Amino acid sequence: MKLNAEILNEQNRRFIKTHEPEYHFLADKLEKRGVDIKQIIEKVQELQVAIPSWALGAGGTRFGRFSYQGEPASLEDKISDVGLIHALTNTAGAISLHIPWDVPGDVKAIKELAASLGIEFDAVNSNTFQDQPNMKKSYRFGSLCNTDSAVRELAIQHNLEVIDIGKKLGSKSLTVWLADGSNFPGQHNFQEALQNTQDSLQHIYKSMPDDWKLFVEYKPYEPNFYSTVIQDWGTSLMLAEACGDRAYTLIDLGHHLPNTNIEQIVATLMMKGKLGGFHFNDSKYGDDDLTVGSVKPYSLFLIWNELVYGMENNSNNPIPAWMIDASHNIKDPLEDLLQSLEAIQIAYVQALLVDQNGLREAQRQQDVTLSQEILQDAFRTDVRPLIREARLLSNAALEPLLTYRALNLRGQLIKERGSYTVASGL
Ligand code: LRH
Ligand code: MN
Ligand code: MN
Repeated sequence: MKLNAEILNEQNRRFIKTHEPEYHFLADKLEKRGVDIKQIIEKVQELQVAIPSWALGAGGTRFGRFSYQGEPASLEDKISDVGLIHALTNTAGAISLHIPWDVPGDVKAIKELAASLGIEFDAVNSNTFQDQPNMKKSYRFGSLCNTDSAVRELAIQHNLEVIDIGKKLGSKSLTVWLADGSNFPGQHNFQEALQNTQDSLQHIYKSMPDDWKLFVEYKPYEPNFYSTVIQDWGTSLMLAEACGDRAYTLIDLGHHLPNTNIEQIVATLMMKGKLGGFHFNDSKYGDDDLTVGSVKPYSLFLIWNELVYGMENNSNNPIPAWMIDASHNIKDPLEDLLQSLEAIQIAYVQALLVDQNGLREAQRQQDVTLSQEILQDAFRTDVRPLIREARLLSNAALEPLLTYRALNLRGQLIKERGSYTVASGL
């Protein structure tokens, strides 16, 4: 199923009368303050966030999974779902694949389908946290860190296969997230596990094409509950530095212990030019993978504030590869993603509105109150009319969620795919 400009225009006509005065009111107000509205709208139009293939079906927990009707059953279905979200928002122009959940059959056909929907292939993700059928050895006690060199070799070879698949599709980066760790004190020799991981990653890094990047993702716990080899940004940075210039740290918002100051981690990594990838989600307790901005929108804004500062001041840092890493088993996955995309855009635009010169001056004057006021003034601005205008100018939907519902897109997917298809992967 495909959306076209005609269908979207017709939907937009329903909202335009409300949108126009709201947009002009906000634009006038901001312009009086010296904000360059045109530039902000262009930045919103440019921001593209990859959708992970595993977020398109209903997620699950170790206690069960409630499938959602009309879920994608194949990679083609997943790409066409991303196409729908992209047509509605003009913000989801990429998909991130997890191998072997998404091994493409007919590469040419897959590439053509993606291109026809304006979708690019973002980072490919390797999976050494699950055993695959017919494996000679098991990842039960770890993959790249394993004390058994034959297991390490198996995991390295898997990563090289993932790179090969990515090359065929046009991806330019590999994300490595390892579940490797231990469940009980004494199980691991920490130093040996870290050394093995470093050696294995260096091998993978050396096998990547020259124009590829390696993203090393960290996570403090889960599925292992005593120690994780790449537990934090410091360990990830150390490993990235040991690999080389094109190896970077990847931040996943859910991969921190409660109350960690993530915005400070962003600033530190960007200062060093080492923030390469970024996974958005939200959480209350752990790696909850909740809809972006659903629990801690102010934190999200503060994080974006550092990202914007870094993008403007750290030319040594590449623009991070943005991805949503949220999945939920209660909501319609596509509605969930539309909400996440909007939350990302809102926090981004709010961060763009921060009066950077005023803030620097307040900081120099040690004016703590004014510094806080400047940040909160930006955060408390309702920027949604600006985002709607950016979508309108991109021929996308003024109101993606309402349009999705009005067109009964889920109903159409159910008609096409049946009631109880089951997505592969998590
Ligand atoms: C690990 C993680 C990682 C991916 C995804 C499936 O928790 O965030 O980025 O492998 O989940
Ligand atoms: Mn992640
Ligand atoms: Mn995660």
